Amino acid sequence: MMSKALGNHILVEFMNCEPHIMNDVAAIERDMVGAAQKAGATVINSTFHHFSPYGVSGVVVIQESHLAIHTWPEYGYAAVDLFTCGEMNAWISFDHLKECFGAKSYSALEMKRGSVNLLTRNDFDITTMRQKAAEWRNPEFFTRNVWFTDKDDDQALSLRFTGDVFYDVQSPFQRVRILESYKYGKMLALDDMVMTTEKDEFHYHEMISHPALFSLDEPKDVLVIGGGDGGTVREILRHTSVQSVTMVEIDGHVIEACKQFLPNIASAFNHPKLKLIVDDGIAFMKNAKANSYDLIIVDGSDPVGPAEGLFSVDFYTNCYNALKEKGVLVAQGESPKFNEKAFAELNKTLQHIFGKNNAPISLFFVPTYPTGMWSFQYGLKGNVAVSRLKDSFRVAAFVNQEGLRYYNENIHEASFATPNFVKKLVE
Ligand code: SPD
Repeated sequence: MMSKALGNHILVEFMNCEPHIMNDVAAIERDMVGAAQKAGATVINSTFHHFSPYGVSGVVVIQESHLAIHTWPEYGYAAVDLFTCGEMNAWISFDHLKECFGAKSYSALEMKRGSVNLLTRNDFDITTMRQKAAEWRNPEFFTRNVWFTDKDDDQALSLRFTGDVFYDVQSPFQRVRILESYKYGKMLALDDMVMTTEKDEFHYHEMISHPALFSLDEPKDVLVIGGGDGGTVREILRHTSVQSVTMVEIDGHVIEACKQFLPNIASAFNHPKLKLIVDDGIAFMKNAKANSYDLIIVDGSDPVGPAEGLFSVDFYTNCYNALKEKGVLVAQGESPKFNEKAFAELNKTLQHIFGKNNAPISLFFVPTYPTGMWSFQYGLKGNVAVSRLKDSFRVAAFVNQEGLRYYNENIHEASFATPNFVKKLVE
């Protein structure tokens, strides 16, 4: 006969589950909390992390103990612990999760925890504590901790988000999502990487555009490859000398998602000077007319998936040819602290095409990218100097008039100062 125990622990193997669900931190949090509530538990707190490129881990702390999960989407597998005490029937949670995850096979091992006949009760008095707990317990309210993590094997940046998902589409190129973070507002994520957030987007978009535009005398024709959220074209179009901006974005879903949910970033898509093309930027550059643009900006994502070709010699050679005799190329240059290899290789490519002394680096700070330290890398064609401003008064007046929040005349020059470890990386 089984002796009385303090807790009941069911160790569950869910197999052949829906891989997309196994990688969806918001859905798993909802299902785990639902599993607890359905079995009559009182939820105290939930903490869930998503790991890039894939996998979710999380715990729902309940008055009656906890439910925990770790998933491996690539195996369609979830390891689940249902630890309960009291009258709660954890098999109700089991049935709920089996259904939510679409588990085609499963096994479970049930064990009793804290066998009472092996324990000695002491005189620790918990009566008053129980009373207090009953006073603050509110089944309608619990703390949610759902975390989005942008990481490689050794470093990560995590943002806590509300769990609300405004847009989630698997496009032909990538998974496009708009989520809401507590600290930085709504954010665009592509394939589990943070692209931009409402509250720090200006760091990136002001720095990708204004330093280059102020280094050219009268920039007229600008080309943007990528930049589907619209922040880069919004900044370029502040410059009245600019007559035409062509933007080539491969993924129409990114544009749609940002128009709907990040309207302050995607605010310039109807500007009369903008020509928006939804197509492959790499193919566009192959056929671009020589000597056409004063400025080319490559506002791409990281060098995996659709943006991989944006880091190649062929692509930048085509950019070089499409620039006017005096022209500037600016490329999203990755981080010298997070992805040193991609950072250094891009600079090598630019030095090779534009010349050793014509590939300067501008560093700036983005709180929501891993390590925070990020770069734009330049290719200078003809006689252009970017690191020294010719007319800092003009810049100061522009900054003031436009109400810029990151870029100014001092930041311009300071951003081209290169720390020694970065110099070493690109030697
Ligand atoms: N890891 C983030 C790399 C930045 C990619 N581009 C962001 C797009 C903002 N317009």
